[in-house]
Amino acid sequence: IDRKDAKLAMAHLYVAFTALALGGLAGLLQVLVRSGKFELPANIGYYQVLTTHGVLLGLILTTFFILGFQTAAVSRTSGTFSDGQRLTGWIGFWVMLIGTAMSATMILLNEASVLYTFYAPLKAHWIFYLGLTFVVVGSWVDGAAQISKYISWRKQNPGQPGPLLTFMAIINVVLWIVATLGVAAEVLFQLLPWSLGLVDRVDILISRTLFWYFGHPLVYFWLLPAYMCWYVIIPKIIGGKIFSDSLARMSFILFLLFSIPVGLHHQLTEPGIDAGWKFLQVVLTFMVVIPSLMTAFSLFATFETYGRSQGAKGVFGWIKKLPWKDARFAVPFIGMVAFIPAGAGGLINASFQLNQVVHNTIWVTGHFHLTLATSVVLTFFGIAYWLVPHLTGRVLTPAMNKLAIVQAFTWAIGMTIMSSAMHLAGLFGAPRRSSFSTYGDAQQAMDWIPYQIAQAIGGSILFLGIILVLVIFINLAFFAPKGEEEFPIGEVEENAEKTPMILENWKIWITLTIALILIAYTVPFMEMFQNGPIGSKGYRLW
Ligand code: HAS
Repeated sequence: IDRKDAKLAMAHLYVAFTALALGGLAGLLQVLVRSGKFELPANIGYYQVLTTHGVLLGLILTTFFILGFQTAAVSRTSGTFSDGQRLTGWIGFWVMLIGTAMSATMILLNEASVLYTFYAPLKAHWIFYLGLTFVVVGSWVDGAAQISKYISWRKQNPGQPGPLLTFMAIINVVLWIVATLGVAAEVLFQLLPWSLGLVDRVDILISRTLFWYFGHPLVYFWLLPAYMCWYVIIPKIIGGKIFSDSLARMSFILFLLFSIPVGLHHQLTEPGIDAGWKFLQVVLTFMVVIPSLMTAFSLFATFETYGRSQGAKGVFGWIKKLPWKDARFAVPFIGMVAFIPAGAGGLINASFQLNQVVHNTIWVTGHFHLTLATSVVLTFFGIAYWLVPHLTGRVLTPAMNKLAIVQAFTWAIGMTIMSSAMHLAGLFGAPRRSSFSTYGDAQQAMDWIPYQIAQAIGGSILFLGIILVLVIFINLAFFAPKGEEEFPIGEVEENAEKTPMILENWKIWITLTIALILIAYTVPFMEMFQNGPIGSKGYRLW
């Protein structure tokens, strides 16, 4: 892509990988503390470290990586940004960076140990909330640059569907904008006035509900760039074709429709919300599983079609034909495999009654270390291994390619140990978000200890994986030999059907998105306003 666009994309990646280094260190401290064998120095709090870990990895690494990758993807597939579009991107980037610095400073000063979910009743310094507002507003501006490029492409190419990768990036930006409206409302109308002392109290139920209105689509905002790689980039790397352009677009549209009206599945144990509305959102949650199943189908089809074209025989013969020694394929592939148990865990979480067993246990932490911290993050690493040299005018050398595969295996081993231990301990009732305690030497708590030690072992191996990825990143950004690394983009199978233009009819999809949100949330919010705000039914916490 154009050098100037490359610089913009790269700026995002520098921040993302710095967040990985610091957030990863905080993660190592977490698992060590929970093993019971290590204590933090007296002036550092457990929740301070946990907040650093969650905010830096869950919010900062992801948002910067995604917007940087999408900038590059839109520029690659729809053409170089105009000066105005690029300037918009830079403004968004700087606003996000200033916001990050503000929030991070408050966390380091122990003025914002409110976890990455930061809803009430935990209260932070107002600078923390203002910083987050900057991050969100900056991300809108950054996303607007991508939307503007897409609009100019469509003007120049009337009647044609936008390039697949650009279309996917724009779906993700729209999903992000609609989702962040919830958290923006929470911060502007509740958390900021409350932390500034302008109001004495805020309604916790509303705060949590607004957060989860945002918090669930947030996880699909993380997932969709990984799916962009799986649908569009992987087929090219293996030498095959995209199974179906229309199926890929449809699955992204289904994410836009169904990822937002499902936030209540994080609140299934929350008092104050009628069970009927929770049930509706559980049903909608199972709808949002469909595009992931479509993705699994499409990936298997891509791999099998390619394998057979290379003469593969038998049911699984195609597996042998895949390019296992190419890190650009092998690293995201490990992420795909992890997504099978990760997704199954999600289905368990979403099953109304089963949620009672796992909610607020460390099972949930195990779930998102498989989904986000393995499937998504390993795919992001797999992308970085060709994207960084592409952007910096260097190449991924065979030595770095090998190291990248070692890195991914280190990650997979560490995560298998850590996440399995988390899932199991969770089933035995071990709580999430709590420091080490034997709860007065209660037998149940003593039974968790071996799993906590396993978590520390897995987490330490993972930290080694972080060091390796940072070594590779620095090499690819500054030291790898100069040259040209490909930005791989797959082509669609010759016999695929033409993409119907209705898939690009934003009026229909955005209207349906809004309608589903209104159906799922209007009455629950009305009831919250009617019943509240001062605990009239006795269940409202302050
Ligand atoms: Fe989740 C909690 C339900 C997906 C992240 N989730 C969380 C939290 C996070 C998170 C961060 O219903 C904790 C929030 C907190 O701090 O409290 N989740 C789901 C469901 C899905 C799901 C139904 N989650 C994700 C993804 C995440 C993520 C993706 C991040 C990226 N989750 C929940 C629920 C909770 C929850 C409840 C609340 C729990 C509680 O009580 O607090 C689904 O989207 C999953 C669908 C996925 C599949 C898998 C498809 C498989 C594919 C791979 C194919 C592989 C191939 C290669 C082709 C159905 C696409 C294989 C080749 C071979 C040769 C084998």
